[in-house]
Amino acid sequence: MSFKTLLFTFFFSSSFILCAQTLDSLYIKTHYTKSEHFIAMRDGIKLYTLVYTPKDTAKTYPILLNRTCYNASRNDNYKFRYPSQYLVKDKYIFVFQDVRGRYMSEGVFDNMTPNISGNDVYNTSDIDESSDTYDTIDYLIKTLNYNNGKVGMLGISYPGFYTAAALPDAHPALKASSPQAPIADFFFDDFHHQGAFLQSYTAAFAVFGYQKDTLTKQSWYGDKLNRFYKNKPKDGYDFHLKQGPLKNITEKYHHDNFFWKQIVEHPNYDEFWQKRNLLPHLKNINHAVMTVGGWFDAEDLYGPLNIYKTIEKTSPNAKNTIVMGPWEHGGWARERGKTIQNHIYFGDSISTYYQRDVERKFFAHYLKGEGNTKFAEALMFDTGVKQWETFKEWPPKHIPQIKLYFGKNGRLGINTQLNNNASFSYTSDPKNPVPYTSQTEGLTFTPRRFMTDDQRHASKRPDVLTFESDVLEEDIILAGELLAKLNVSMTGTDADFIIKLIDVYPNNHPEYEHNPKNIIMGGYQQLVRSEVFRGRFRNNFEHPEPFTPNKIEAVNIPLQDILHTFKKNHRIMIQIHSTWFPYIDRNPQKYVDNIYKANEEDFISSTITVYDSSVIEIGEDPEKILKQPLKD
Ligand code: PG9
Repeated sequence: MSFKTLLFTFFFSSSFILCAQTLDSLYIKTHYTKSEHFIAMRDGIKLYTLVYTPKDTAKTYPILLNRTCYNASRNDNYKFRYPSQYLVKDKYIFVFQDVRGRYMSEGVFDNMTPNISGNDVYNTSDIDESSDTYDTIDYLIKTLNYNNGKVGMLGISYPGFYTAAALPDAHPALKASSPQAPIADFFFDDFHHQGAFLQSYTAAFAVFGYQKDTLTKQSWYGDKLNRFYKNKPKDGYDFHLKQGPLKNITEKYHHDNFFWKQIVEHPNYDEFWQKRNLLPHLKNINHAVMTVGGWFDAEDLYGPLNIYKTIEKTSPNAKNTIVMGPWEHGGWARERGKTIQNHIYFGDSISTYYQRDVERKFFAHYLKGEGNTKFAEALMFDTGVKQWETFKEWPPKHIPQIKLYFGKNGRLGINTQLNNNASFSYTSDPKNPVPYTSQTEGLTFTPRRFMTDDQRHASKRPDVLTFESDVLEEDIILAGELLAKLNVSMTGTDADFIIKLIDVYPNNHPEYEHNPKNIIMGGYQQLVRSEVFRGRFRNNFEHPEPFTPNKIEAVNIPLQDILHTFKKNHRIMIQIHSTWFPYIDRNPQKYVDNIYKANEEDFISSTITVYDSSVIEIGEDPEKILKQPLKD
């Protein structure tokens, strides 16, 4: 893939979401007037802000604000990358702003600017995304003609973070916020999952790790991004394995990248990461918040689920709702007709339904007073029966918890322990890691296409524990949070644990027309949910601890929520292993203080044992089960 193609692919497929029905510039030029502003923040730094105002001046309009680190000027020339055509046709004042230190805005960029509680407009030193948004909104409602004094915000991915980061101490004119695939905490979203590093993100650091030295509408980091792609590697697994330890990547690719250096110098959840965690600041929110995410979002799944749950706990006055659909990262802003993830078809025009009947009505109601739409507390897509469900709470308390137990001969017990004192061992070799995809793929900018992938390549491996239930005699709904409570021992002194929940198709399942011929659906092992946990953090993310060889210890692994009906004649499968490459960096399995500085000789094979006292719990604790379902 050429560098230019790659860059286009990244921007097309990630936060620069191109709506398939992006309105042509003629429509926007005919109906909107463009203006550019440099808005002074309370510390004097000016942020570049691009504004499109409807030409029909017979009425006033709400403002829809999108703050981005990905170049507001991409919305120049009367072409909107986002929001949807439905909002553009409904007429809003659209505002796109470069955040501090990016592209045409002054100042210094910081990743996930730490929030500073409180909002003293005369304090010119305590600056964060909340204060920058407050100052921006104040300017907009006082300056823009034809605004109705109400402001909405929306954004996907990093712009989703900026939307959520505006919630603490929000400006009173902010009435409707939709953080979409928002980052909540870079130690659990994007770059790390529960302490493990996403090596497949390695190239992405080029976008976030260099300061620009002039105001510009062009990328200033393209040559650094190209360090990875100039030889057009066709096999990302092979490329990354050949890099050896992460320290080689520092020396070869990222020696001059300030964000990579921060990642390397802060391998544990220390104050550097803790102060960038947005969740503790999400409280006393009093307006409408609709958080949106994709069940198959490999980048930001932790964010939307935890932002919704945090607001639910801390802000009783917020009109707080969540939408989770069968989408990859940002997929709801793209309509490709058929929604297909990997090899699985989920339905037609699902993104159009969301844009036209959910997002459009949310902003029209709260910013224009239109419609009396009673929004579902939780609009969630069941990825097993492939239909939308509404809930009055999430996670749902009325769906019975399921407990899964490991048994001999690869058996999986459903709410039934199969034997006692059994144990299951595998030898994990970081020099021969388990691939995270069933197919060979080239270098990725970030991981995207594996969240419903076939797992048969893994279940054949001796370093993967695979447990499978009997054929289901009826549908079983698994809904809510997952927790893997493992009891383990090892011959090494550190290990990662990857847990996968898999839907196994019946052997007589027909092929899908939309799939290539080599994709056999009979016996397909569809990934439903997966997660990694770096074992050294089992007791504390800030203070990691080595394992004592051959000592049994508990490792509790949360996996992100699901809503999936396992249909009759299918089977439930669990896989457990300790490498997952190159999605996740390799754990040396010999404890070293900082894996980013480990040497080749630190990487050792280790025999890992899982005991049948382990259990995987899915859904709410029975004590919390309500008598009556709360579904709408
Ligand atoms: N998930 C997006 C991203 C962040 C950092 C690196 C690469 C991608 C985003 O939040 O924009």
